[in-house]
Amino acid sequence: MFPYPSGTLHLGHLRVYTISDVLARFKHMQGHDVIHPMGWDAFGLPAENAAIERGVDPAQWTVQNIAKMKEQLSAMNGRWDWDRYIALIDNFVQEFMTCDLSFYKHTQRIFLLLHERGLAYQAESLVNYDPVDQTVLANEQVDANGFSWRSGAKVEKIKLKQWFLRITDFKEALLNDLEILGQDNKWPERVLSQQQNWLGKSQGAKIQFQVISNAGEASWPAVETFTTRADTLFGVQYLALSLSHPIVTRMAKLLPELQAFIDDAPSLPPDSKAGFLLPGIHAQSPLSGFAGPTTKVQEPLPVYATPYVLDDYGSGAVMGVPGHDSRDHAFWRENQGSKPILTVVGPSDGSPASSFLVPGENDEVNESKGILTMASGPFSGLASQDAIRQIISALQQQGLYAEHTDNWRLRDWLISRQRYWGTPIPIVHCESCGPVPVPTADLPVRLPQLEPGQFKGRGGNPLDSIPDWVNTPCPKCQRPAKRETDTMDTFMDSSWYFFRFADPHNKEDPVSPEAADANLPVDLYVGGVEHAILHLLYARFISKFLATTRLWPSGGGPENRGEPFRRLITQGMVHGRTYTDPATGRFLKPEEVDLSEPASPKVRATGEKPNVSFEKMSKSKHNGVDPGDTIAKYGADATRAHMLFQAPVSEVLEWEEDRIVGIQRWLNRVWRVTHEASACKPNETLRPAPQDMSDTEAELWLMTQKTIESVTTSFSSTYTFNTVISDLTKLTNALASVTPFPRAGSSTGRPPADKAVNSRLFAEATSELLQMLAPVCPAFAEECWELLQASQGHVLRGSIFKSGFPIVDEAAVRVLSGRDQPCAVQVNGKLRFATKIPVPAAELLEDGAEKSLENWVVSKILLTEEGK
Ligand code: ANZ
Ligand code: ZN
Repeated sequence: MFPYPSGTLHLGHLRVYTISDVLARFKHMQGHDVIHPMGWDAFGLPAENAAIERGVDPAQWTVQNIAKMKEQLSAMNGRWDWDRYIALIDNFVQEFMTCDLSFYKHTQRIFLLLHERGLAYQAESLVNYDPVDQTVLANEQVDANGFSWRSGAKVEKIKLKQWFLRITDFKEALLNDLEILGQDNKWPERVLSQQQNWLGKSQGAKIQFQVISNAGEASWPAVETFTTRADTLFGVQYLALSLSHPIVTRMAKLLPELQAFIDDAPSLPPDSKAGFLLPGIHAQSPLSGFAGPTTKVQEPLPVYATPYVLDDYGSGAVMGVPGHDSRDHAFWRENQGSKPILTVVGPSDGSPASSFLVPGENDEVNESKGILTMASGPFSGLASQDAIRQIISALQQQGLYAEHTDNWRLRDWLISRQRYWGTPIPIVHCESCGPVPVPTADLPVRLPQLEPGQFKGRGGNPLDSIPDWVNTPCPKCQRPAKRETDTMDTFMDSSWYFFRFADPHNKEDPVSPEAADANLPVDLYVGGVEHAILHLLYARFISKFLATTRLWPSGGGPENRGEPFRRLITQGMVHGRTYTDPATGRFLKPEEVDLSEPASPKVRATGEKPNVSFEKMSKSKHNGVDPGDTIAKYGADATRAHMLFQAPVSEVLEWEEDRIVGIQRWLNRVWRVTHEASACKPNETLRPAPQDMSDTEAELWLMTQKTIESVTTSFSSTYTFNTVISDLTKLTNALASVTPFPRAGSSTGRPPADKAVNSRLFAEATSELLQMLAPVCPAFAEECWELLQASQGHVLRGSIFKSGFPIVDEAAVRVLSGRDQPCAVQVNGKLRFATKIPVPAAELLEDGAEKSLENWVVSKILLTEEGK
């Protein structure tokens, strides 16, 4: 995931790009043709706010930030494809950035493709409005408690005419194809389930209730409810309508108290169960006809207006079943006190008795499906699932309105933003022709350049007041018309940028069909889990859409179905060491903590021990770490290795810089081992054949092969980079514990037998260690490689990155693992002795082998016990 050019690279960036760089280098060494691109998600509010607050040009602000961050990035020894990153436009060297004309021209092109298909439309609806940033937001950009993801402001609902993309047309594919992504854990489970919940397919039914005036005169429309539990229909005790339901709206005109209740609702807590009993009307259960001696169909049903019923879900009306839905239960208790609550579904194994919930006795809601109780008339004794079907068809037979239906949580994607710094929506509004798309030949619709004074305080769209830009002839009838002044949500830019890397200099199209077919989907995508339902959902939608156009004919093949990212790694956050004053709870600045004795920090002012925790880095907690400082102090390679070693990729990484000394020590050891190897005289020796290896040699060679195997698995499928580091450390230690022989210029005699290894074997194992290290510590490994070439020049040539990635010496592994294996024997957790086991490991699993091994071990124990 490409970064937003905020101006500073943080440790989170360092973590993502370390992961992707390591993998890109690994795949490259394996001989793959790797595209590892970089670019900038460069439109967005911070640039515009900088313009307002500091009077700088957003474009200039962005370009400056990019220059800074690019410098910081290059310090981390990343290998990016610069030619896909830099485009030469109008003779200027230009970064790959979404705010560039040559990029947003194509974002507009894609918008028009959507528009052509009727997938981009303008509609008036209740939308999320961020009063701080003064712009509307998509549903995905409002958190569960109703706050803006960006400004943190409480989001308001207002009615506006806005541009939407019909993502709901793709809902089935977006849901079904999660299965493709779930195969072999290609995408993290967590992301898949978040997307599934967000799409929110819910199978249920629409059921109508008649609403009747108590006095009998006024007529009211029937109320349609959506329910997933038609089996609880006999337990309905009230009807609840959303605050914008037509009946509520109609009544509010006559009832000031109701209007006041509606007006006050936004200030209620999010889980409020406040209700307003609508006077003078009641609802009738569609089941009246089925009522028998044991049923307790409640009548008349009170009708409420309440904010807990959502305006935009189902039909904005709920059949209230306090016995089987906890929200309805809470609502009933708040509005009807201790009045009895009917239960109509019992446990699957129980008898079909009905009962009432009584506060203080058995007021527990049973939300599970089960067997319908006696209270359900002719449906008593049926299992919930069957009851749902039978109740719906019985209602239909009675000529009542009831229908199975699916409901989705997903709404169309609202992409208009009332802001300047985004891709202009390429539409012209004409009084006679309506909204007219700007012809492709006239693209891009350029953002006008503004003087600092034209950015008018936070909020408001400065484009509205640039007549030269707004006024333009209608592309269809040439009469005076006006440009659309809304710009696109920046998530639109990032929903397709990865296509552009396949064909960055294409002037005509966003991407050529050939380039898209050859390069997409992206094989591996790395980024933060916070985009699980934002960027990752939008990107899936736009990719699936492009797969229906001529731009991506194959859609990545029939098994891919237009999915953009074959594999996804979501890295965890980096948390910083945080000090708080134990007395006041205040976050302490670095200079307020005495770290002269690292093991026992002190609050300078009081001499007390501060509380230490690890938290998300932020300015207010004074726990930020500048990756530049760490790199300057320890070098990029050690920083990278430290980053990978401290935590598994998907988990939170607690950044403890002190621990980097462990990595430094290890790299020093690698350096010494390389020196040893380079002092060898391998020209004069051959690596012994496996059967001729001494025990020490066999152990070292086998370990080298096992390390190649596990490191290759970690890099190519499990992404367990922390174990890569520990595996390589172990191999380094093994190399450091033996002595190569013969050596150049060495007059000392042969080392002891349990230390000596053939120097050619030693040098080869070392070169393989370096190759495995190269993706993680590229500069250091290259340097070691050069040193090793001094003596190994005849076999090692050129850059380590051109030398290939080591492959397991299968033949040797077969022979060597057939030899007696060193083995520690524990009995009941106590180490008894170490010995050698003659049985090859793989054959242990064959029938009887285990038994015979056991016998062998037991006899050996008895022997040693006796021997004592
Ligand atoms: C009666 C009932 C009885 C319900 C019961 C549930 C359990 P999901 O699964 O999320 O789709 N509902 C319907 N429309 C609503 C709205 N606009 N605002 C708030 N709640 C609404 O949820 C479906 C259930 O949510 C529906 O099934 C309805 O309550 C409620 F024992 O109907 B149920
Ligand atoms: Zn016109």
